[in-house]
Amino acid sequence: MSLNLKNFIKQVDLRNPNEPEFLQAVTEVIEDLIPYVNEHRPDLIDLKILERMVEPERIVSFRVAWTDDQNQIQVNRGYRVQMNSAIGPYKGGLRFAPDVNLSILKFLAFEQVFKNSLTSLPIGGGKGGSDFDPKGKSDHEIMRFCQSFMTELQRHIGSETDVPAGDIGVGGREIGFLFGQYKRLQNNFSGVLTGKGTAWGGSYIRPEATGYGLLYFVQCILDYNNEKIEGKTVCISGAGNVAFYAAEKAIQMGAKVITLSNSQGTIFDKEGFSLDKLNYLGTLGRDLGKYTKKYSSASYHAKENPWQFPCDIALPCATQNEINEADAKRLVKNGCKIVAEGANMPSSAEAIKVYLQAKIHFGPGKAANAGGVAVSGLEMSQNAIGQQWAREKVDHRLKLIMENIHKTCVRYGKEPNGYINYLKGANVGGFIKVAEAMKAQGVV
Ligand code: NDP
Ligand code: 2IT
Repeated sequence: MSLNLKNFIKQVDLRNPNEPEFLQAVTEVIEDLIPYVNEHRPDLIDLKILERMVEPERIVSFRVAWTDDQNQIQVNRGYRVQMNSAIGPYKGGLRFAPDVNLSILKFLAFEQVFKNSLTSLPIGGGKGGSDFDPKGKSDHEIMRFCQSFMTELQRHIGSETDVPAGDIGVGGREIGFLFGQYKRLQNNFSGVLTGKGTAWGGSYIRPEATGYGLLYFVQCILDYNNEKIEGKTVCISGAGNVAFYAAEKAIQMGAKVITLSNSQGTIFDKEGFSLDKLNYLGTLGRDLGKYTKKYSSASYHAKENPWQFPCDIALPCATQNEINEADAKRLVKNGCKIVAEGANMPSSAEAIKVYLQAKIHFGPGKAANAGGVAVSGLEMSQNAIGQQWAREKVDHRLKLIMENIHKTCVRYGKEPNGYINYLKGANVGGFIKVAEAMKAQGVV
């Protein structure tokens, strides 16, 4: 007996109607895994390992009621998708954004399972969040929302059960409010969240980890091809946590970073950002256009994304499906040789086909942005043994983890002509450990 790709995807579609992002993420993985399982691991077919992997172990959905600064009651919806705990406690971020729904959280939780496995740390996969929009809210509103959200979530998480962290709209401030409420309700100070402040159980380098790790991964791709990063032109999208630290590391490594962006538009500096310019940009909030008043080498492009600007390396660091087929074609036509994803699933399925056909180097998010969750895993280890490691130690371990992920991608993704299909490598490399663990743990 062998698995049939079309039937499998059809079943997933039927069982999860109206969940396009989840179906997209599953398809992206299953297209590599079904041929692999049929050829190399037929033992996993009757065990229904793949059928089980696309079914979340548990989903909780809950009401989050809170009071705004005008004393009006607001109602949002909170979620936690506990996708797979075969190799460790559920682990993954919380996203607060108005478009959050189950399709998006299930896609993120599904990706997280493979990503976390690739880090080689013992962490399962999960994701959560709310359709709460943090934009324009006061600190007190954010705090009241976080407290209400955690009042329900606390029943479902724990340092050895499920350990959330940040994602879009959730950074150090929100993790602080969430942690304070968890501790108050549980009377327990433990590593139940990662991304904490370094004064209260957080790890050094966690804020930087996703962006830095992305650049360490890009460095591995370049090393593998005997190329150097110095002088390479880089386009980055986003202007949040991942984008900012990706830009910082790229500049430090000698690259020329020419764009950053947000949901309103793109800032393009033809001379490239220096660290000073980047820090200035960081003070402008969401008003990136203001930068042009200080630096005449820059132009602001309202409602446009960065992919029109010629670059050697593209680093999408904003959100899912931010590069469509036309963007991908434009990048390739303009000479882009590497696309490495800081965001989760920023490239549409059609865009990925363009990269693979053009044989450019494509580092998918589950490999290239795994540095964030990897340092979260290191934060869990530090919490468990009551230690705080030095910056240099965490940074060194992050680098080793990214190098290891690159090796795994090469091992499982190398094609006969020498081209590295990183997507296939990450899918298969992430899958094997989870599948072995599920096989060993019986039918659960
Ligand atoms: P932040 O909230 O810090 O920043 C998000 C950035 O992306 C903002 O500049 C935001 O612009 C922009 N953005 C968000 N949605 C859109 C959209 N629909 N269109 C255009 N721009 C948008 O989030 P992070 O930097 O933490 O996350 C960015 C990506 O990285 C996400 O895909 C996340 O899942 C992924 N990721 C994050 C990790 C982490 O450790 N934080 C780890 C691994 C992956 P605006 O302010 O205008 O909305
Ligand atoms: O997508 C991701 O990997 C994250 N948002 C980070 C998850 C984590 O647990 O640190």
